[in-house]
Amino acid sequence: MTSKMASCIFCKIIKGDIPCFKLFESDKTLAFLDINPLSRGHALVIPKFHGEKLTDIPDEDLTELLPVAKKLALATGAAEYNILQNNGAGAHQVVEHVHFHMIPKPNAQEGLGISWPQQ
Ligand code: DGP
Repeated sequence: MTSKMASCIFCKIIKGDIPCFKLFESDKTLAFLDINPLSRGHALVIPKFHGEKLTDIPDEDLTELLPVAKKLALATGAAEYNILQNNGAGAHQVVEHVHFHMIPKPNAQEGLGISWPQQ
């Protein structure tokens, strides 16, 4: 483990050292609710492989990220949503572990059996 991984907040979430509201997990991918949501259901989808930017992640560790973001967008029932991914501080990346945001537009997030916590 590198020192960057040891101090990475999302690696700690993957290990279970920091709690999260988990939405999806596989051997390569984790999705959970954002701690500082822009709307109800704002989720983060991350590769378990630690890398700061999209270009640091092997292709095989990227394959599930958009399908999972799509699954979560469908699960919210939101007709409108943003999926975005920041790379580098100048591009508004704060957490230095690749993550896709899935941000539903408000008012349509009760779909498909996910019981979203109040945020
Ligand atoms: P970005 O600016 O793209 O790096 O967004 C980082 C997001 O990560 C931000 O919306 C808040 C979220 N976040 C930071 N720390 C935690 C945490 O400990 N738990 C959860 N669930 N989300 C976090």
